[in-house]
Amino acid sequence: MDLIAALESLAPELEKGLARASTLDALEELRVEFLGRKGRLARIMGELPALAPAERPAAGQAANRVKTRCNELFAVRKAAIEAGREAGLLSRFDPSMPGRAFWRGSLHPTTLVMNEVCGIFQGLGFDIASGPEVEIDHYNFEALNMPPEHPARDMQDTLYITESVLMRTHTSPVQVRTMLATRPPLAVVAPGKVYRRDSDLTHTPMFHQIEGLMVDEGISMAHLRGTLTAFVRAVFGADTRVRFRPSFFPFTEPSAEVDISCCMCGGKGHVGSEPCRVCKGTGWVEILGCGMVDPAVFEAVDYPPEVSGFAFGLGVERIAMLKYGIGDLRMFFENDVRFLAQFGQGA
Ligand code: 2U9
Repeated sequence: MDLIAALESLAPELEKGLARASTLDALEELRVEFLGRKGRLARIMGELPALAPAERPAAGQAANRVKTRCNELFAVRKAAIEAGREAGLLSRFDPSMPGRAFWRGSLHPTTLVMNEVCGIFQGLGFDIASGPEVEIDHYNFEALNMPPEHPARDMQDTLYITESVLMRTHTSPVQVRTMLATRPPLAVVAPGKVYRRDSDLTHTPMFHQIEGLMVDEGISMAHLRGTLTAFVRAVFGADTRVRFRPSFFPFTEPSAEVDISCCMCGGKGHVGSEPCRVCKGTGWVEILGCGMVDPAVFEAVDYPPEVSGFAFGLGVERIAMLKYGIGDLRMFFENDVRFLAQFGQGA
């Protein structure tokens, strides 16, 4: 076929191809086929040297015309495909649809209980105190009437970093530091993480405690009893009954454990005909330990013998389990959002 006729046939053939091309990818394939370096136009032009010199200018002009025409055809088709895409998108856009809701986070039950308990004690006049989680033996044990060889210092129970540096096993060293920094009277609560070498169904190596301390001249068991009864009723309801059972702690004397009437069965010991699973049928559940600060502790921080004080300590996860009816301690540490979302507004 004559070279000019071959050139002139390119644009109509491209037009047919473009009519079938409905995507930008298909368009690019056609561009390579017709105008690419090894495409149809390039192949025809490869024949140019075979023409008589006199025929070459006309063939060159024809090639330029065809190339310009093909580029126009591509541009028109491309614009049409892009416009179609937009129209498609617009036809799927429904402005009356509700927006996508944001997932609203919720506070962890441990945080909720920490905030609630601290808020109650702040309302009773206590300040919030904090201190390091990595402690020295002296503040964690020695100053709290637990001298060397005391069984609570056992490697079995405590996470030691060096011989005299350890992960605090309770928040009590915070109160020791507070007493060393301030003179009486004082009333503080110390919330925070504590660490023990313990891990089973009902114990985790880290858990949260809140401890409280009130020191002044004339502080007695009556202040302890009144404060803790007010606290318990604020958390579990005004009808909650409270009892103090004698106990022992190295840092308090006398010491007691506080039980409340079971918040699951209302103190009856059974739910319907079944024994209550929370209080094991007793009607009472233990919620905290407390006592009058042992004089040996005041001596360790150089407080005068005229002062007296009460102290208490509670496990935050334990209070949260009782308050929210959570049966498994592991829930607090797995961070499953289906569990966590129940303690806030959620999505
Ligand atoms: C100072 C003096 C005394 C803090 C106290 C308890 C009793 C107690 C436990 C409850 C459950 C710890 O989380 S738990 O395992 N705590 O029973 N804690 S009296 O007494 C102190 C603290 C600091 C200076």
